[in-house]
Amino acid sequence: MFFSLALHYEADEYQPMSQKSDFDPSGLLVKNDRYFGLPYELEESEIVFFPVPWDVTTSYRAGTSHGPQSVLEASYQVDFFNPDVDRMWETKMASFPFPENWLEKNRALRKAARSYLDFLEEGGLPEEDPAQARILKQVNEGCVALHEWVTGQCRELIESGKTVILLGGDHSTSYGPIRAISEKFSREGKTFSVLHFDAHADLRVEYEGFVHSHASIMNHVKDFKGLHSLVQIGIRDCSPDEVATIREYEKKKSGFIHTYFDWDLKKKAYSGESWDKTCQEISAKLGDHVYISWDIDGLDPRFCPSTGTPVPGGIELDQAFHLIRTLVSQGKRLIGADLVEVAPPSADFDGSDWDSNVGARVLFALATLIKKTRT
Ligand SMILES: [Mn+2]
Repeated sequence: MFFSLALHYEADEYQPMSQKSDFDPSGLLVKNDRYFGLPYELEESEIVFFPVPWDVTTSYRAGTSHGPQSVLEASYQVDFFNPDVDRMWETKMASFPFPENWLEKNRALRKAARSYLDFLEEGGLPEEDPAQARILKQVNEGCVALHEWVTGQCRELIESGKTVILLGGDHSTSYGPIRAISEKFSREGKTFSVLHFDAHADLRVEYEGFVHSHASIMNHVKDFKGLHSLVQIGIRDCSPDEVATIREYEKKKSGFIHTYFDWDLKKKAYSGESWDKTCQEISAKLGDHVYISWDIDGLDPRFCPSTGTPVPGGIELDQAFHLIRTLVSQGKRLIGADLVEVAPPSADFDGSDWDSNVGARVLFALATLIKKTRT
């Protein structure tokens, strides 16, 4: 059973949190394996943090499969006061159980994918080597299985009225939540937009033979049913083919792509346009229902030095927050989000770090702004 917050507040006998549990929003947080040390159960929650430790196809640097765990560690340090939502800690935000089995599958498949990539880099052709072709098939099937599982879980969570914030993992992990939303919205005859922060356009048809590469997530999304628009922010490292796709989709009436390349945003800023004005323009490209897909590398890399494919340039964290606040103030509804490609500095991660500290704050801000549009 799922109780709305409206009901919660209407009750005269309002129960302060301290009477419900030992949770103290101003005190030291207990490391309880839940994001931000919050006390809420999945069943009662309205917002769900969904960790997906998956980075099978990342090409440059591994580690984003440790993102969910490292952000969890960092999340215990985040303080709860938030200017956007009063008493945000009372919002029932729960953590989906950590999928240990998928982390194990990730480890095995990543090893296979790595050996296949080494083969490619040495000039090998999979069509001439059945063993390598088998490895590629196995990796692709493993990725499909992961995405089917995530989609199914998201479908159930969304159907029960919860808003999902997925925590990757590489960018391919955004597939499940966006597909589940696409299914729901197209079934109801409604449309949604995707606001996409990234240094990369992620519009490759496939990458290195991987059908579900982190570099092709938006190629899948652009064809999802019910998509009103895909609006990309901060893109600054993309292939000529990807730009050709953008140009082709720019003029469509629905399911269109609008890309704010980093150089265009910088040009506006350097010629004196306020970020607020730019945000109004971006907002106009989005429909009433907005999903946020946030690759941490869309930000200036000083916020994410350990991410898999850092690129100089990018936007400030506060610019991203201001943009989302602009959408919210214009009455757009945030229907879900993901934060991907957060990685600790080493693959042997065993503690918190700067990237994850930033990630935890992004996660809390996303939850807060989502909450603001739920009530
Ligand atoms: Mn990226």
